[in-house]
Amino acid sequence: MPMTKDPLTSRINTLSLADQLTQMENKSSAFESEVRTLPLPTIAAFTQTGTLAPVSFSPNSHTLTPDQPDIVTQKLPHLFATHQGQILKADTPLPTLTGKRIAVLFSGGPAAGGHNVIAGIKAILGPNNTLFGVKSGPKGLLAGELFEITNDALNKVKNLGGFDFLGSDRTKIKTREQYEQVKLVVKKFALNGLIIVGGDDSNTNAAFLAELLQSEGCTVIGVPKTIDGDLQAGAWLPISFGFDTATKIYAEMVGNILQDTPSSRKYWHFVKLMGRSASHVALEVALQTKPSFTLISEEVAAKQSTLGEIVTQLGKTILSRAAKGLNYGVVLIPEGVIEFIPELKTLIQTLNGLIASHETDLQILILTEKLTFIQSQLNAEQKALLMSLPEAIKQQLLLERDSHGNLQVSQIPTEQLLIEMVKIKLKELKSKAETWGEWSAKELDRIMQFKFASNSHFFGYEGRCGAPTRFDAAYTYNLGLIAGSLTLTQQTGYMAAITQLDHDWQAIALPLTGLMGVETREGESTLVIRKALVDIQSPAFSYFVSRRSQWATQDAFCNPGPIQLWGPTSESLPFTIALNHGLSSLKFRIK
Ligand code: FBP
Repeated sequence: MPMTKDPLTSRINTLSLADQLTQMENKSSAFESEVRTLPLPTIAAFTQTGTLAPVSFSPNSHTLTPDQPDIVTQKLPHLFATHQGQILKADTPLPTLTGKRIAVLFSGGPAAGGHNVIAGIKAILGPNNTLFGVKSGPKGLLAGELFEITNDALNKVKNLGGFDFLGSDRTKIKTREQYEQVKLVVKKFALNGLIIVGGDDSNTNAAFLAELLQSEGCTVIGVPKTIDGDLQAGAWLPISFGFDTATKIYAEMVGNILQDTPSSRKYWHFVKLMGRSASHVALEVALQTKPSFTLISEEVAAKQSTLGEIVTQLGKTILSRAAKGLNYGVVLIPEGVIEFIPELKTLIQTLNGLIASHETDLQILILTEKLTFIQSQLNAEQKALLMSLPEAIKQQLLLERDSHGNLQVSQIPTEQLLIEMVKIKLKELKSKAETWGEWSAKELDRIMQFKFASNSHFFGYEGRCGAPTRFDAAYTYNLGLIAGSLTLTQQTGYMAAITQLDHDWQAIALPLTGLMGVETREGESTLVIRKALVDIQSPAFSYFVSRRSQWATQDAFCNPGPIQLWGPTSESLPFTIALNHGLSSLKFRIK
């Protein structure tokens, strides 16, 4: 066999090309192999001794207060009394600790960087403590599916996307039997600590488990994960991990579509973007790409815009562009918008209550029977609204909620609903164009000639498991170091967090009780970790408002391109975070 040069690495290679390709199987593409070698910088607190070492945590003189302290006192008495809302900061290095048995699980939707959280925990626990992985999230915890994590296995997934090392699920641990089951598993594996990597609902689980497991001598720590970006607490928790990677992936895809529109000059693309409730993802992608039209659910709710009003506004934007000869454009739609449109929100809340209270009766019915039954329970107005919706939407609204009582908005084709409604609205707006705009004869002619051609997209799953950006890779590794340190020092009911993202990252711990509020779930008031929605007074939203009419009327779009992992542009924060925290640049700096 002749010696050849590997085309990608310039290394001398004696393998045939076919063998080189076979070698790439099982997470060993040229990219995956290279990305594993990227360094993981650490927060200064963890290297005070010159080598990596866990640290103690002490109060930092700031507190977090829940929305309704009386309910938190009632539901989480021990935790609330112990925390007193106190935020903790990283302090001095710890002496060597041995023999601790810690487990980690992923919960909810995947987000880039999860594997680095585990790498951080494993690194800080060192060789004298044991780290267990829980397979398949909370469901696996209940089933006692734990295995010991080795450095070799972990090295294989370092800096790679996905949650596949453990798997995940959305089970809410809430019944007495489930709690007893968790206690049994904790006893069986003699666990001293449990780390839950999850979003708002999963961290709610973490708070309740922390309360429960205090008596078992097992601590529980949460790690803030969700691409939705709705797990935030001001400067203390600027963002959850996974948001940066997901939005950069979507921004690349939207940027490419935007580039296509003035090239082919005939399509309107309606792009739904993930984000179950909040519109952080849509806002971030809009700021990165500058499309013609972006819906922000929180603005829809604040203005109480009806579906009809939204469709009219969209229709006018489309025809105003057509008047200028721009027969194309891109519309961004946040996945959760359907729950923010007033009339649909009320309908969905009624449906949630009905579905929860008639769960067993509904289980045995087929869809058409379900629909008849549900209709019979609605008032005339809500019945008419439900019946006016396209079949696909109607069916999805009646589907089972997830185990936290959430409507599965990712399954609802809102982008198609809007396309269908806009198609009809355009006819009406064309027929009375002179009543809603001032047009020259040429512009009017263009409006009349305009033919609406659309494409729909849903970008969600494409962005959740990509390889983490440099930000998410470093952020998650350090969150792992913090979570591991907290469990080693027997802290419980805290969320690992990092503040000062633009300079000199600081490791802190937030009391989960201080992050809680009350929401209606399955028709009942429920104590949960608060969701941070887009603040329509925020600098990021205000900036968007100041630019959007330009983006609507001109081709002002830009294409951010693929995620950069090497070079000067690889160290950038999300635009929304930089704007909202008053930073002077997009660059993050760890130390
Ligand atoms: P988490 O809040 O659990 O991180 O999930 C976020 C998310 O990606 C949402 O954006 C989306 O609505 C949902 O997961 C879809 O979940 P599923 O994987 O169950 O389809």
